[in-house]
Amino acid sequence: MKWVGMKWVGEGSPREAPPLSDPTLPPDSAAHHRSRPVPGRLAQPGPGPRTRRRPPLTHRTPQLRVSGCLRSSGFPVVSAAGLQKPEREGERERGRVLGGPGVHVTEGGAGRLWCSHDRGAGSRGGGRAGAATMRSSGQGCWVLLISVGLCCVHRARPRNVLLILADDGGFESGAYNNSAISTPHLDALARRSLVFRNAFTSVSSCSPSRASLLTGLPQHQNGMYGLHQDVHHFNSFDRVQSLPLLLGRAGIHTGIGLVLQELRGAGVLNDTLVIFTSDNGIPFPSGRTNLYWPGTAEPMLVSSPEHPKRWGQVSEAYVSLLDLTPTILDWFSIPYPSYAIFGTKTVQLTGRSLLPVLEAEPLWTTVFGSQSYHEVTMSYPMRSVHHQNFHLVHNLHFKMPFPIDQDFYISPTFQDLLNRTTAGQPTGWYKDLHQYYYRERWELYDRNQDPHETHNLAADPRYTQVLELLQTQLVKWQWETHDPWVCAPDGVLEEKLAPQCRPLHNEL
Ligand SMILES: [Ca+2]
Repeated sequence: MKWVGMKWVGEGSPREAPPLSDPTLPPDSAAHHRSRPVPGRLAQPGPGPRTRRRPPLTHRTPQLRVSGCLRSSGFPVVSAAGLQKPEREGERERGRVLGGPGVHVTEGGAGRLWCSHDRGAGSRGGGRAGAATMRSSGQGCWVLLISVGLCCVHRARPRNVLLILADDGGFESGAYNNSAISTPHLDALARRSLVFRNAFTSVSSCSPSRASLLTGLPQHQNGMYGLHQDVHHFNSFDRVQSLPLLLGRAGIHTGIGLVLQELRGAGVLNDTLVIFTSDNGIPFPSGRTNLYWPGTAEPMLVSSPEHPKRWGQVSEAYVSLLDLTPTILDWFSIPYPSYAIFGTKTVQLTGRSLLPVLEAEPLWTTVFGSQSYHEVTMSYPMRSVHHQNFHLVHNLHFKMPFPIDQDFYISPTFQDLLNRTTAGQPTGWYKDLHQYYYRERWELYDRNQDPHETHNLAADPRYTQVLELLQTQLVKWQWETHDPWVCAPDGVLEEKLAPQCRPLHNEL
């Protein structure tokens, strides 16, 4: 059987990422204490910083096979470093994709740091070969390692960043209270990290997510609208100034870096900012390629040796993968340049450095999402905003059936849903295929009341105020990030005279 997506092959049962109200979370978690909002009213910002010790873990040894986006991730993730040189000269060309001439990039490889059964998944090989080996080994870990070893020439001691990106990873770790899987290394990292419970990718697709992470710009602004590889062939715009380009310009070298144990052995761990997260949600229904919570919620650990104050604590701040570029620039004290990708429209980062959060809990309650494609056939633009417990999704092509990608189609989960549906049998799913394919233009959910996002409140007059507030926030962000879709689907962006939306009178 060919597996696509993730499958447990050991003990335990498959488990999707826990919602905030997951009963496995300890009763002192903020989700249990968050005041229930009056319908139509926004809740007050969550509680401040708190320290929570995670319960002891029951370590069993299930094995997890990963495929899916790994082989089709296409978009390079940074490998960097002044520490080792990239293995493949051919990757230099792909640096241009990020807008960084001469920047060395690779898809990364499986890291031995996190994998007790990672034989054959060499971290030095990187790229597709590494991915294929990991897939075929059957012992694969679920982490795709991206390392960014960075050395700053402006300081007495070098500063480094290690960025570890799981491919299609979810919350399968002890740090997020999953006791069915053994992740001792991640748990150890969590003990010296701030653990984010409300971290999101801005786009639920592999190459676009990586491009967004490494530019700090949403997909509609950096140009990586869909997958990079094969016939999909999406690329970021030539003039995008990516993180590797900015780091290289500052004299910071990028290349294949070292994993944690090696950093410790080299005596540079205490000079290294370590970030662990995932590129997109788990490859299950409502997951990858969707802007629903399972498609965008990500684990995120940020460990700074210079910010031990909140090690082991949990942050409720709403943060985004769009925050990682400003975080890494902040770590190296590099300002973001003033420039335009097109015309005179100056690029502004809408993400924020996470370093201050390592000192004190902020009242950050809003993150945005933007998706246009996955595969080239999957034009289904969506924009979204999380604001506190409310989540708004704008489906621009809501008259179309939601598109399905090839990997997801052949997954046992989706095949089972198809077979049971066509046979008229119950699926046990909380949705049906018709609901999944055909979506309302606006979807508004209260995740406090409805963690599975099944009860659309957009047409409920009690939530009109909330709907309008989130719509206003969303369109403001779209203008700020120069979204070409900002006027769709009932208007057209007309920029010949002055940028404005012109009505189409298309009955929407
Ligand atoms: Ca992925």
